[in-house]
Amino acid sequence: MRKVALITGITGQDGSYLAELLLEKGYEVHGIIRRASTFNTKRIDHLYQDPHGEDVRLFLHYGDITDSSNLNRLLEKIQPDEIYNLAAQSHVGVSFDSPEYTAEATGVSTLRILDAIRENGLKTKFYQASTSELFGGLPDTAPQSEKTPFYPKSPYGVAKLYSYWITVNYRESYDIFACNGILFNHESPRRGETFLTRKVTRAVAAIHLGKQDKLYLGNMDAKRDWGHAKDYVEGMWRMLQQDKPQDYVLSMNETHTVREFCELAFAELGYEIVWEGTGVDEKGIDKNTGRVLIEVDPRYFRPAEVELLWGDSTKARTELGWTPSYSFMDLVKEMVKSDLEELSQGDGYKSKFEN
Ligand code: NDP
Ligand code: GDR
Repeated sequence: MRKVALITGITGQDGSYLAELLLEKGYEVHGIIRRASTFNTKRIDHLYQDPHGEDVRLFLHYGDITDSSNLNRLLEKIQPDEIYNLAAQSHVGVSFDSPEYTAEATGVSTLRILDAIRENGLKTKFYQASTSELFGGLPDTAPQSEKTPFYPKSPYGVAKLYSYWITVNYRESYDIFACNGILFNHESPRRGETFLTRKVTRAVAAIHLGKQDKLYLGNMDAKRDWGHAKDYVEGMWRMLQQDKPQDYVLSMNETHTVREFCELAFAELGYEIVWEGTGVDEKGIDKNTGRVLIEVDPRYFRPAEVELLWGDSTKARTELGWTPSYSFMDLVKEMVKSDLEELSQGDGYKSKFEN
């Protein structure tokens, strides 16, 4: 019997890689997409199958994770073997601007799905996209593992904390096979353009092609444990193939500053960045020409910040046999190369309203 999976957030970075992986494994894949005034399926367009054709295995349904009746109907109809709950308002900075919506979409919606599983009496396995943003507020806790205490520092982190615990609670209360994947930052050429890594690699390409003057960033000192999204979706799938539901950290077990990411990305196209000044006056300068390529703009500072994320994924590596195939440097190289190709072809879409 073919397995059936439902992915919320299928149009996002992780959803697109996960859909690819599950289709390769022979699954029937269902995804929830939001109605938008412009197309939002760019990341999964290459997976499109004509619904009138034969052996169709990818199905998209309109819906929204803030709409319980919609979720209930979809679960009743699809009766999935596995649900991957990836949909969320996923931008930490934006969560300070829209805290209440973030609480709904990133927090309470997890309850909506778990309760739809319970109400429909399904034997569905459930994956919750938990995050390293649950950590970070307590000093001297790195590297962070499943045993590290939580201390979120943003409305996004607090909403994800609710999702984490409601997942544990439904597992314990109703015997639902529910897992939290506590994933550290993972990136790719499909990363949203307003997250740090993608913002940097797009700017490197655009500056190189003469399409952008300089790059404005916020906190240069933040440290993150960055891996490749393709590796991380493999880990999500492995969690749901275990005999017992458990929570796992996925991370590269190394950490790098924002400054270091910038240096490596610019170096890919031959720029050697030297730094001058500190705090809001910090500048990244091309050593050979003296041109200022990076400036700090305080509008990108967050009201509260997670300064250090550095994971310890020993449990996943040991129990799931999960090993990342991309190194941090592979990731930087792939992202710069991809953005250079994309921006070299015509204009490449670039919004003026970056954050
Ligand atoms: P993205 O922002 O790329 O994708 C988010 C997805 O959620 C999109 O498909 C988006 O749809 C959808 N979505 C947002 N709000 C709603 C809603 N109200 N109803 C239905 N769908 C909605 O995130 P990622 O792929 O990077 O991350 C996937 C999940 O993993 C998220 O929950 C994120 O918080 C979490 N996470 C991510 C990490 C990372 O480093 N990438 C690390 C740890 C956790 P649309 O395309 O229409 O906007
Ligand atoms: P993060 O990712 O907040 O870790 O959340 P992001 O790439 O947004 O920020 C990483 C770090 O870079 C600093 N920074 C900037 N960030 C952005 N976006 N734009 C800037 O201009 C900029 N300048 C400096 C940030 O302050 C931060 O310290 C991501 C999301 O995918 C979450 O959904 C996920 O849960 C976590 O990773 C793990």
